[in-house]
Order: sequence, then structure tokens, then C-alpha cells
Amino acid sequence: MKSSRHLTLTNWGAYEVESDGTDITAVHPFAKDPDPSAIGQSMKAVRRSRVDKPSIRESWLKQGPGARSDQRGYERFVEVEWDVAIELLAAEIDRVRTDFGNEAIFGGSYGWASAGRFHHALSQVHRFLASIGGYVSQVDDYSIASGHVITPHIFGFSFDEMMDEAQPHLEEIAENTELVVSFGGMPLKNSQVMYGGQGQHLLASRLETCRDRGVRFVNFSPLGEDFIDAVEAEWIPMFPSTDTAVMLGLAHSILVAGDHDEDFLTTYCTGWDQLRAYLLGEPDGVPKTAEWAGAISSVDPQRIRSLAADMAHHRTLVTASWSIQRTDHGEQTYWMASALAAMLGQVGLPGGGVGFGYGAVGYTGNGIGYHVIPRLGQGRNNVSTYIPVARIADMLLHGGKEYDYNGKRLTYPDIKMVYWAGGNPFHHHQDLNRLEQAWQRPDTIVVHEPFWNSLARHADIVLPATTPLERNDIGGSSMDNFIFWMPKVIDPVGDARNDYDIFSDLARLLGAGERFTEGRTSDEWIEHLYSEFHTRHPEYPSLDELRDAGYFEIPREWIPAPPSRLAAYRDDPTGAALDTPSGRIELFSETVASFGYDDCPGHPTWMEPREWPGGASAYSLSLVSNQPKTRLHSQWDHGETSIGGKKDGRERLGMTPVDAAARGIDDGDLVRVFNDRGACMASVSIRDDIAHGVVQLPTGAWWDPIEPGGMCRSGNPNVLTHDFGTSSMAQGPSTTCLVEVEKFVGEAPAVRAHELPELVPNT
Ligand SMILES: Nc1nc2c(c(=O)[nH]1)N[C@H]1C(S)=C(S)[C@@H](COP(=O)(O)OP(=O)(O)OC[C@H]3O[C@@H](n4cnc5c(=O)[nH]c(N)nc54)[C@H](O)[C@@H]3O)O[C@H]1N2
Ligand SMILES: Nc1nc2c(c(=O)[nH]1)N[C@H]1C(S)=C(S)[C@@H](COP(=O)(O)OP(=O)(O)OC[C@H]3O[C@@H](n4cnc5c(=O)[nH]c(N)nc54)[C@H](O)[C@@H]3O)O[C@H]1N2
Ligand SMILES: [Mo]
Repeated sequence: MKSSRHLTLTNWGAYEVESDGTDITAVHPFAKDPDPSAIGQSMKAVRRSRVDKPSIRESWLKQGPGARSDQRGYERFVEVEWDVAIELLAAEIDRVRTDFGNEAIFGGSYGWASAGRFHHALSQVHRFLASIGGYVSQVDDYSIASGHVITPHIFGFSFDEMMDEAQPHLEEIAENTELVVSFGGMPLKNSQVMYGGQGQHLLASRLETCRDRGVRFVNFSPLGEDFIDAVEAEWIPMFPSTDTAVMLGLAHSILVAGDHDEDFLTTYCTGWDQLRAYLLGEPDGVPKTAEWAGAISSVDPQRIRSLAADMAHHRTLVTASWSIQRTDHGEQTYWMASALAAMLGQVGLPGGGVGFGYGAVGYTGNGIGYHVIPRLGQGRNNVSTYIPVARIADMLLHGGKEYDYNGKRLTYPDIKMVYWAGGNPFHHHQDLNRLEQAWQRPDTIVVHEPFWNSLARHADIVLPATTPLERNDIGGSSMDNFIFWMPKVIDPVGDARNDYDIFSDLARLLGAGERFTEGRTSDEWIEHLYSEFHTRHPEYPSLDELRDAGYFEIPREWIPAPPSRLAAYRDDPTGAALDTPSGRIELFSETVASFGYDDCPGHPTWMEPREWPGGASAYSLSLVSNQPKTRLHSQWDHGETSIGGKKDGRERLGMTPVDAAARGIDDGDLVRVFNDRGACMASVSIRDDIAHGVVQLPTGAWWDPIEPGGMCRSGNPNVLTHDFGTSSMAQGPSTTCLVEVEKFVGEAPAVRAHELPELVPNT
């Protein structure tokens, strides 16, 4: 290919990429994006750390499925031709489904993959596995598992409906809200990304508008960086995982001051009696006073009390980040945030009540209504077995074991094959050393990956996949007002192929070719999906017009935000009754109580997390492992923006001057971060915007263990996190934990995360 400049879309925004035909030579922000993300620059690393050829773990190839599975992640790979890999893999899939049934294949394949509606790796892998008889799938996600499960019990609609159709959007907040009381803030860095991509990054300008209109922001958080400076948010430092206690302290203060809205609580809610009794300490002898909350969270009780009074006398919105529910008993955080808002009696009023996840991704609060855009159908999965997404290691370790989930008693399937495309469990899962143990159980692990990351290294069969820069696609998100044409910019790197083409070949050998492909090539599919869409929406440009223009900006009036469900409920509590058992907001849920879970009772409750500063532990620092500013999870960790945020290839651990000095640590020092589960290296950044007793290490460094169970050289915090579900209710991921930090002494082992594994030719 000759040199070119093309517009494309990514999960972190749109860019014009320049290519000399082989490489990406420059990346320019999309002209219409006022606040582009630097993550895009990393795409210049498109040729680095690539899986060039289909690669098979040597023992698996020579001795068959299951051989030396303890060597997964540490053994060399044999590079083979595509026809050899496809035939071997088809035969192995057939063996597993014939001998054990499709219930032995795990195809949940959780992950963010890449932007692009057709070549969406998860849709592709699900469609393929459905076409060959089905697979064990997963429910919920790592982002908001507790939120997904608890919201319907509170409000009777789904979490997505809460975000898209019930809570106030940012323009409404600017117009109406006087006080935003936030837990976890609205981090600009997180709003850089959006599932499927966004044409413009607008959070900063929307927050500035709020500030111009005089909205006051208060933020409870272990980190002081969760709002842009322009809004001058008042930061109240606190220990992580103690939000429910702070909210209870605010609620108690409101109650004893007589500032709660009794009418609202009795007309629109059920369970106020039980919650009031709990706040007053009737069942447990512990009134949930500001002092009680302060002792748990490290927040000054006086601040809790004065803020409670302000909340009662202003139009107040309580907001909660997604992060606060990614913790032990995470269900309680959203339940109590909702109860606190209900006590103020402002739920359903313009700019009042409660809202989740502002800033978590680009779309939250953007005021755009959900709209359907072209996408590939995933087919019908004939296997009904699923797991809550974060129970992957439990499933692999304990096939046949029963467990609880949202009132159901489920049984882990016995998995023989794991198939992954578009996600990275060796990034996203907690307690990676435990996952590595669990990972030894199946006979065969298959991975499609562009890059030799920790997941690819831990596979038996690695099939090289293209990135979006190497194929045509349509880009966009159902929550954004742009659609993009995503042209092929460079030829596939090495022998990489599109996930679709790989699956088409496999499906053919497994007798499902027609079912999977319906007789179309990938470009024919894109034409087909778009023309179906265009027939339903002739007001949009044709595919030729979209290709010529590069993008289409959807007029905002075509996709308005729907009217708020909570406002409708407020206007007409009988006619627009909620879909909960009582028809009301449930501050006490008979349904949840009937499950009998001691880790999720019938009303919002403070329960100590497994690991927190108030508990008994040898480790004293709370670790916040939040989303990285410089990449999307583990994606493009080897690119310049991500590498620019590291020191000598290692992640930076944020630490307060006091906590560092107590350990004899200086800025820039190399440290070992550890607990009983594992250890990693990092380079210390001394910072003032962290709560005392808290350290911060972003996620996403490619896991780089020295040996099985050994120290990670690159700084991946998931060697430290624990692998227990949030509770029997949601079984969601829980990512805060306790660690210790010490200066690293001795010769530092070099980081190897972005190097290739040992590869040998097939002889
Ligand atoms: N400690 C801790 N852990 C966390 C979190 C946390 O806050 N703290 N956050 C959690 C959350 S919310 C999430 S969503 C997860 C994210 O976890 P993931 O979504 O699994 O992480 P990604 O790095 O985005 O993984 C996507 C993978 O897909 C690959 N890929 C991209 N495009 C393609 C393609 O077209 N084809 C194929 N075959 N592969 C492709 C990329 O190279 C990459 O390896 O992490 C979770 N883990
Ligand atoms: N640049 C970038 N943006 C991303 C992603 C990425 O990888 N990179 N990932 C995306 C994904 S998949 C998701 S799910 C969202 C996640 O959105 P979130 O889960 O909200 O993101 P986090 O960065 O984990 O946390 C946000 C902030 O919450 C605060 N926080 C952490 N723990 C606590 C706590 O216990 N209590 C309180 N009050 N505050 C706490 C921290 O200060 C942290 O910076 O982000 C998305 N945005
Ligand atoms: Mo997420």
C-alpha cells in the first residue's frame, strides 16, 4: 500500500492515522474532537509485540491436549501454518463436544475487544460457538456487576435503564442541581473511553458548564484527582470500600435533624421503617452516627454532619462511580446511595436524586438516547449454563460445585476447553496467581490475539488476529451521535487474519459453515448489515456516502434522551408504578431478605470488607487499582502513551509523603508491593492527592511474572487483589485489598512483558 491518511474510530475516540503502507507513521486527533485522548498515539506500535503466525505450545502439540498444563505461560511455542492450526483445532473442538458435550466449552470470552461493529471479537466468538452447538457463557461484567444485580431489586428496572432512562443527564444537572455529593467523582481520564467509541470527548466542557451555573461539587474518594480542577470540587479523603458507612452517617444525621422527607419515604418507598430502625441502631445497638461513620472511613464527623444539612436544604444529586461497587459488599453502596437520595425526597425531580457512573465512560450523562446501529447477531446458544463473569477461576477449580447467585443455586460446569477472543483475563481477573493455577485444569486453551500479551502466553493454541487498522468496518456506539467508516489502513501484520475468517474456516470443518457465514465474506457482511440498517433508517447516509465522507454526525434531535422513568413515577406513583414487588422504591426488599444471605441482608447494611484498615491484617496500606489514564486496560500497554506513564517499563505506585517516609521510600524509588497472594515491582510517585494509608497502582501493565507464582516485574496490581465475589448476591469482582510496600533492594530484574516468547519452527 502507498502512503495514506485515514479517519478511524477506537474505543478511546476518533483519529486520522497516517501510514506509509506498512507502518502507522503519525496519529492526528479527529478535527471535531475538542478534548482528544493521548491513548491514540500508542497505535504507532501496531507492528510491535505481534503474534506473527499461529503458535502452539510445544507439549500440547507433541503430546496432546492437557500435556504439561503446569507449563502454560512459561513454555515455548511452535509456529505452524494456518491449515495445520485450523485442522488441529477443529479436531480438538470436535473431540471435546463429542466426548463431553458443549457444556465443556467456556466461551464467555469477557473483554472490551476493539471498536468496529462487525469485527467485534466477542460477537464473533459467541456466534461461532453458538453455530457449532453452544458454549458456557457469562452474565454481568467486571465494570458494574453489583450494580446490575441490585438495581432491579431497588427500582424494578435494569441498571442500563437507570443510567440511560432514569438518572439526570449533565445538562439537566447544570440547569437544576445546586449540590452534587459524589462518591468516586467523575474522572476525566475514564470518560476518554467508551464501548464502541465516541466522536467527541465532552465531559470537561459539560462540567465547566455546571461550574459556570454555580453547581457545588463535593467528592468522597481515596484520590483527589477525580474531578477536573475547573469545578473546584471539595475533596473529602476517605478509606476505600467504606462508602456505605459514610452514606449511613449522612443518612443518620439527616434523620436526627428531622430533615428527611417522610412523605416521600412513605408514598414512594417501601421499607423506611426497617431502614430507620437500622439507622437508629435498634436491631444491632449501633446508631449509624457521623462519629461511627467517621471512625470507619477516616472522614471528619463534623464534615459529615454539616454536609448532611446542606444536602437537605439544596437540590442535591448523590452520584456514585462504578468503582465504589467493585468491592466487598459492593451491592450495598448503590442501595444506600439510593436510600440516601430517597430520604432527601428529590428522586425524580430535575437534577435531584441519585445517579451512577458519571464520567465512568464517555456516554454517561451525555443526554443521548439509546439507538440501534448496525451489528452482528450472535446466534442462538443451545447451552443455558452460565457463570457470573468474575467466577472464572472458581469455575475452573471447582467443576460440579454449587454456589449462590441472586437467589439462585447454580452449579459450576466441568470445563475442558476455554476459548477467548477480545479480552484478557490475565489483565482483568483478580488474584492472577490463583487464576494461573485454575488455568491448568482444562485440556485446551485457545486464544485469538494480535499481541503476545500474558493471555496469549498462557494459551495452548494462539491464533494471530488483525487489529482494526488491518480491516474494513463500521464504527459507532448506540450512545453516541457519530458513525464512522473504519477503512483498512495497513495490510495484516505477519500472518494475522480477521477473527471472522478464522471462525469461517473452523465452522466449515465442523459442519457449520453456512450457519456461521450465511454465505458472506466480511465485506459482504458489512454491506449487508449496513443496508438492513439503512432500509430501516433511510435518513442516514448510504454506505457509499459514509465511506466517502468518513463519518456521519447524527443530528441530536434524532436521538433524544427519553423522559426520566423516575420523574414519571413521581408524577404518577400508581399509574407509573415501578416494576418492583411493592411497585415502589425498595429500601427494604422482601425478595432479597428471602434469599437469606448473611452477606446481603434485606436493606442496605454496613458490613466490614475482608481487607480494610479497620480489620486485623498484617498489611496496612489500602490499594486502589483504578483504571489507567494512559491506555484502555491492558490494550496498547506497549505503545508510547502507556510507556510514557511508566518509569523504566514499570508502573508508578502513588503514595503519600507520610506513608513513604515511614518506609524510608523516596520519589522515584523502586519498590516491591506485596501481600500473601503475590508481589509486583513498581516505581514510587509521591503525591499529595491521595488519602493517608492508601496507595494507588493503575491496572493494565502486561503481567510479567519471573516464574510461576513469582513477582511481577511490570507492576500488575491483580497479583495483589483477592478473588472472592462481592457477596452471594452478585458474585461480582472486588478489587480493593491491603498490601505492604518496601524499597526494592538488590539487582532489579529487567521487564520482559513486551518481548516475544521463545518461538520455534515446526519440524
Ligand atoms: N484490579 C482491577 N482489575 C480490574 C479492574 C479494576 O478496576 N481493578 N477493572 C475491571 C474492568 S471494569 C474491566 S472492563 C476489565 C477489562 O478487561 P479486558 O476488557 O479483558 O481488558 P482489555 O485489555 O481491554 O482486553 C482486550 C483484549 O482484546 C484484544 N483485542 C483487541 N481487538 C481485538 C480483535 O479484534 N480480535 C481479537 N481476537 N482480540 C482483540 C486486545 O489485544 C486485548 O488483549 O478489567 C477489570 N479488572
Ligand atoms: N483511560 C481509561 N478510561 C477507562 C478505562 C481504562 O482502562 N482507561 N476503563 C473503562 C472501564 S471498562 C470502566 S468499567 C470504567 C470504570 O470506571 P470506575 O470504576 O469508576 O473507574 P476507576 O478508575 O476504577 O475508579 C474511579 C475513581 O473512584 C475512586 N475510588 C476507588 N475506590 C473507591 C472507593 O472505595 N470509594 C470511593 N468513594 N471512591 C473510590 C478512585 O479515586 C478512582 O480514581 O472506566 C472506563 N474508562
Ligand atoms: Mo469495565
